[in-house]
Amino acid sequence: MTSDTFLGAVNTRFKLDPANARLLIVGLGATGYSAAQFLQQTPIKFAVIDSRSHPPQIDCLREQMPDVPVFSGGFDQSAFEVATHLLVSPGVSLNEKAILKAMRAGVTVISDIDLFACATDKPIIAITGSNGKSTVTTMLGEMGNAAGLRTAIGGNLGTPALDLLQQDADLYVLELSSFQLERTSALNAAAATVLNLSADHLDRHANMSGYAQEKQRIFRGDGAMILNADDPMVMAMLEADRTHFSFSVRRPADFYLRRGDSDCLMFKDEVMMSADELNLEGSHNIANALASLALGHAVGLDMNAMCRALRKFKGLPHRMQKVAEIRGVRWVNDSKATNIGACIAALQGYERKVILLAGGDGKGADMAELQAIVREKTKAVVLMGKDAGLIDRALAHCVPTHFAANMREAVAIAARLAEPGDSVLLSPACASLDQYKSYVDRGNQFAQAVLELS
Ligand code: UMA
Ligand code: ADP
Repeated sequence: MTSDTFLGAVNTRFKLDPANARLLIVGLGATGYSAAQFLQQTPIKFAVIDSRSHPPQIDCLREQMPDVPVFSGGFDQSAFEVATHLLVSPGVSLNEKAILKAMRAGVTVISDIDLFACATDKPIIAITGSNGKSTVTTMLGEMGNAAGLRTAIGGNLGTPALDLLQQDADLYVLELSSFQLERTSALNAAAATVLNLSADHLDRHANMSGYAQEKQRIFRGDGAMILNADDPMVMAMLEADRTHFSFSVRRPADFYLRRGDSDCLMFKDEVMMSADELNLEGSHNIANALASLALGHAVGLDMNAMCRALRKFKGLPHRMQKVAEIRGVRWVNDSKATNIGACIAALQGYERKVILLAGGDGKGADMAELQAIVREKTKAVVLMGKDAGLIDRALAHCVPTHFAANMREAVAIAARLAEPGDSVLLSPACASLDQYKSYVDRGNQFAQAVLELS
């Protein structure tokens, strides 16, 4: 796409005309820096602001773009007053005083995803949901490549969307968080999905319906809608006059799991592949495979190529990853389960009794939602982190609970409780940042402590 086409698109969609626009990038993390690098190649004038005194990318920005004004250590109102447009990073709440004031004064808020959508005419597949986004995004990347398209994947997954443009791909697959979506209006994806909805990030969204509304923004435009027939809140988003495909692991749908002697992934009446051919744990991963097939089909990917990619897909680390089998006990790392929905999905997959390791920052979710599944599937719960007490109050009358100060202690307690035939599952239902650098750090510490047992 030419620079003129891009400038025409941002002018039409956001009245962003380089002759008089002043754009302020709010946040200088991965998103803010990618936006600065992209805008540097256009005639649009911009500055950058970050509330942190030394934001992550400030040194790179100063070195590579010495002329770009940078404000750090707070949201100085005067920087907002000269702006006509704000590009707000996902980690910054739109309820920040300076942002609210600017919005009231008529300043337009956009996202890096908006700029990305204006900068490419290639198809975009967009994926959101409370759980499974990274898995489905990665599956689709492999499916696209297997079908012979140069396919670039990113967004919330890690690589900021604007950085993907350097790959000059034929197909872009974006994982999008509710924070990215709430400030995006120009996406118009060729195919989009909300995989599922369960409580998450209620510390930043007013309530569940506010969270669902942000997710629904992924369908803005006229592309194909891919909907989870097993999730009523998602099905309620259906716009019947649009191209749409449903997927289900419970009932016949456009893409569904047919149960029988051998379970099969179906597209209408046609068998796509046997469920046994997937190298993944849990029925939630079958749902992810069906959603991926539906999304790929909606943009015209070849079914055989997609099934080939699925057969090879081994899953992502820290999601239902087997760490070891020691003296008959199976140890599984699901550290990426940072909300209740993921923890419930993990436990649902078990036939045998589980010792669950949970806790961390519950982000305002109601831990009582875990009661039924914990009663059914676990024999004990080992709790740690900021909200351990809160979870204990929700679960203590269902199952014996234990407290651990750190991961090593949690693993030691679980090892004492576990008998041959049991599983020990780290699926915390909480974010990790109160005790660990990230969910990766938490999962690695778990694996390390488990391996030390043997
Ligand atoms: N921050 C400030 N002041 C600022 C700007 C940011 O304190 O002025 C803080 C934020 O509160 C946050 C951190 O800095 O704690 C990072 O914020 P950011 O907006 O600069 O984040 P980026 O580095 O741009 O990374 C973002 C996504 N991060 C968030 O949404 C918090 C990354 O998703 C994403 O990979 C990246 O853009 C590229 O698209 C990460 C994430 O944790 C993986 N996402 C959340 C999740 O998956 O649950 C939503
Ligand atoms: P996200 O990017 O949405 O966080 P991931 O693919 O990284 O999703 O998986 C996050 C957690 O959710 C993991 O614990 C994983 O086992 C679980 N999970 C994956 N897919 C689903 C699904 N479809 N439904 C519920 N939980 C899921």
